[in-house]
Amino acid sequence: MKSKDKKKVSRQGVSRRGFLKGAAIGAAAVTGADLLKGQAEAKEDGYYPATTSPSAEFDFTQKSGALQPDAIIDSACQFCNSLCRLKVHVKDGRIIDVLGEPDDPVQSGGFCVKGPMMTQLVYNRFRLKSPMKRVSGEKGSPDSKFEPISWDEALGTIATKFLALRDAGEVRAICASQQRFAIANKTSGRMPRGTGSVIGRFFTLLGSPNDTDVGPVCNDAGGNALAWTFGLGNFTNGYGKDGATGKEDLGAAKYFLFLGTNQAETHPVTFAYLLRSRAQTKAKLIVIDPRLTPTGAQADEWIAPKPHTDQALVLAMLHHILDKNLHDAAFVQKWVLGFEELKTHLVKQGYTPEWAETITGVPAGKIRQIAEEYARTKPAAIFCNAGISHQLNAFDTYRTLAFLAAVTGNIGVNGGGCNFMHNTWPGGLNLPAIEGNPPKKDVALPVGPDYFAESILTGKPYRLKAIATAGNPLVSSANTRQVKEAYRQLEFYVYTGLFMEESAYYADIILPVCSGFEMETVYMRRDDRAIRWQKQAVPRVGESKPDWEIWIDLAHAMAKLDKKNPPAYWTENFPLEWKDYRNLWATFVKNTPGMGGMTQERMEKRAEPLRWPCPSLDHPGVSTLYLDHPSWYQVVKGLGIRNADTASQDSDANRGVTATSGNQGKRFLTPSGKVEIYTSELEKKLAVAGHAALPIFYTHPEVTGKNPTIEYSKEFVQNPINPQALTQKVKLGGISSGEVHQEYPLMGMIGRPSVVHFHTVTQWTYTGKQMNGIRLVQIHPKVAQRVGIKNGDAIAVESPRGSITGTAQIWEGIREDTIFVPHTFGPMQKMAEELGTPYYEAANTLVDDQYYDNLSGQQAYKCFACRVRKA
Ligand SMILES: Nc1nc2c(c(=O)[nH]1)N[C@H]1C(S)=C(S)[C@@H](COP(=O)(O)OP(=O)(O)OC[C@H]3O[C@@H](n4cnc5c(=O)[nH]c(N)nc54)[C@H](O)[C@@H]3O)O[C@H]1N2
Ligand SMILES: Nc1nc2c(c(=O)[nH]1)N[C@H]1C(S)=C(S)[C@@H](COP(=O)(O)OP(=O)(O)OC[C@H]3O[C@@H](n4cnc5c(=O)[nH]c(N)nc54)[C@H](O)[C@@H]3O)O[C@H]1N2
Ligand code: SF4
Ligand SMILES: [Mo]
Repeated sequence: MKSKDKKKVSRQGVSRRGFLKGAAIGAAAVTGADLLKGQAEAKEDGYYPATTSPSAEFDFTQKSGALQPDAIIDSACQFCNSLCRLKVHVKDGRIIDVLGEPDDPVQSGGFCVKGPMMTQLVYNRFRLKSPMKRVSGEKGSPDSKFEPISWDEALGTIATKFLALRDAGEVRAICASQQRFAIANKTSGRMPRGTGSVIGRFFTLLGSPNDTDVGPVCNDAGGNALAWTFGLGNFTNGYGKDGATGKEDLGAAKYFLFLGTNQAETHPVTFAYLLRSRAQTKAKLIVIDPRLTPTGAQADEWIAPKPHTDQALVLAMLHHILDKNLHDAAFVQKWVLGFEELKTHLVKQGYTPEWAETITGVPAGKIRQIAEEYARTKPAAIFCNAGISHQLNAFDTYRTLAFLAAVTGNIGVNGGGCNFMHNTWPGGLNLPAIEGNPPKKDVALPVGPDYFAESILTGKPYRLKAIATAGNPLVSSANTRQVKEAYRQLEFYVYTGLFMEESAYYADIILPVCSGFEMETVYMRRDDRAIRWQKQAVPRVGESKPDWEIWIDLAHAMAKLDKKNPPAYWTENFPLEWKDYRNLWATFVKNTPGMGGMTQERMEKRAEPLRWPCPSLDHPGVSTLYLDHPSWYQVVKGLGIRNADTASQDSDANRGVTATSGNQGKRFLTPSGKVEIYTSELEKKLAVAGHAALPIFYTHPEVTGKNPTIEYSKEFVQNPINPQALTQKVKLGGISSGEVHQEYPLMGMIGRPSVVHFHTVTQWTYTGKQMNGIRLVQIHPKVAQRVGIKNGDAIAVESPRGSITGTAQIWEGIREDTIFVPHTFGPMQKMAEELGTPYYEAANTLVDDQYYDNLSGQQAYKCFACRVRKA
């Protein structure tokens, strides 16, 4: 080991644990001063993060003839929602460097370790370069053989299969009295904006309702709760200045309450912006997470509840705030419906801080303290992400959090809000009305790709026969063993992606897509509804195509083969000029409410991204939603009323924003124009699926102890918040038996491995595998001691579903009853060969798929019963 590497290891091993001394888990006792000490040590021992050059003051690349670019092209990063602009330096048609955008005040020239990895998606010997078809081998087998085919053959094969299923009645087969639908599509967050709308249109013409986006496994629940409480399903505030008031928005927060978000590793550049602002404002940062992360390391206080119990914590905060009359009475009176009902509910259910202590393990005094601070320190901003979304009770937890902001008047103000991440925009990019008479779509399977496996294996409520995906369901969907079996049995599978990922081995047809630098498009979006235009920097690799183009070409292949419709049915609904993304974008701008100012020409010129809603070319884009300001009332006139569909975020599966004139004069875009905590209408609608307007606490049955939990009935009902889909009705409140913990005493959480990896994509980059090629499972020292595990030991993690391997990382900063398992590692990630790192089974082998949020479709990835042993 080189001496520099040694120092790096010693910093992480010693300094980190050094600053953790005295941390009382569950009681939050890590102070900022301790943490800053940890950081200072990092510099002293000579270790620098990969993105900071030790010789930054003397940048010799500037004077090198060889390194002078021919052109600098404004593209963007395709990874996280910090949405960095990347200035791609090109020489002789090849990328020689990538830098950040200094003129964007939020980005401030920054980017993270992943920015330069964009180049490694372009220059990568593992890239898929042409369409392929299966020629031999069992589905899923690593020995599967594929051979290159032309695009014409690939798309012709898909069109033939889809039409055969449709015409055999499989798309609209009659089963009992309902139409059943056998063809499905699942998109990923990893797609150019608008692809979902193009695919949605394709599925409408086909007559199948089963095109689902990544939202239900990502963060839809947050958007759903926002839509049902305030009217729009979007992150409420903005980074940087609010154009309407000229004031800082989130940068002006005086109090940050973070739950289940590790932004330092998952949104590094926007988090850095918040930290820069906080250095000025001295805002307090509270991080609620069962383990200490680099985000928690920046906090004034880190609070570690038992996983999957945040709802109890927040109910108790509300109880205390209302009990002590710390709410904003004037705001409540004017803008909130159901305040008294909420108060009565909390008291009747006994949701006191003492009660919450027994559930969460967080002392009642600590809950009171943060409740009081949050209510008194204004403006206060809540941020949440996957740590909340990936809970069984995600919708109800998010609603409870929205109530917290509502009763304290922290909604519709600069620096406040419910910043439920990944509920950004565009959520629905509209295309013009369809020409012709497509078949009626009817109701879809329960929302989310996790249900696909159930459908294939059980035929309930009906069986899928053909699926196309973007993303990697064999790694990202719950209960991998079952997903494998399902995709093995699936009749026809089309995989689209950059690499031969795990899922590709199950495919009949494989289609290669472009990476971000190879296309002119709008790709990622910042959490605060902001997007940017990106230019193509280099030619497409091989024969790869961007997704929107693939689906337009497929529609034209259908036109040639469809015996039931004239060719125009497909061709006129998919004009070829849309293959040029600039034309497709102009169509979205024309047809989508609140988007009139978001033209390509305008965005291209801006160093900063542009936020939706932005109705006209002279509009700066809305930063704070629901601001009581003439600018907001002006904007909402043209926006849709609450529409659960607008909550969809990571993709845009044909769920348009509706235009209506009904919002005139409204501040909140709910039916009443007010914040809706309780209304009899809400109560009635949610009751259909077994929920209530005023949520009760319940959690996953694999949470330790005996807790209120959930039972699913066999009865399928229309999902009230996702009306396009069916759902199982639930009964809430039965007490869990706790039996599973006799054999599996611990709880496991799954999340991002580090700042280095972005889902499974970066596992195919050299830097990704080199910096973080080992799956490090965080285990508390006491647990490790109990089972005889030392730091660096090879271990197995076992759950009732199966087991996976990893390397033990002894971590004081995690609850004693909980371990953390990083996902995104997979068994087919060939880049491991270059580095000699191991192949791993998907972490989701451990996760149950039966327990999900029947409203949002969110899967409970963040809690499973488990045990660890030395491998
Ligand atoms: N580097 C990187 N960045 C990413 C991504 C990536 O793959 N890699 N993915 C992007 C995407 S699609 C998403 S959705 C976001 C996700 O971003 P995050 O939500 O920040 O990421 P996670 O690691 O999934 O979960 C966040 C934290 O939730 C904690 N947690 C687990 N269970 C609970 C719980 O019950 N309560 C609370 N309060 N906390 C809990 C975990 O310990 C973890 O630290 O990141 C985006 N950015
Ligand atoms: N246990 C557990 N499971 C989780 C999570 C968790 O925290 N814990 N997180 C969940 C979350 S938040 C999310 S968002 C999902 C992510 O789930 P997915 O979206 O299924 O997974 P990714 O790994 O992002 O998908 C990467 C694939 O997309 C391909 N790809 C990259 N760019 C493009 C493109 O432009 N077009 C197309 N067609 N393909 C492209 C790559 O080749 C690769 O095959 O995973 C979920 N699963
Ligand atoms: S991963 Fe996120 S923070 Fe890192 S460069 Fe890309 S957009 Fe910026
Ligand atoms: Mo996600």
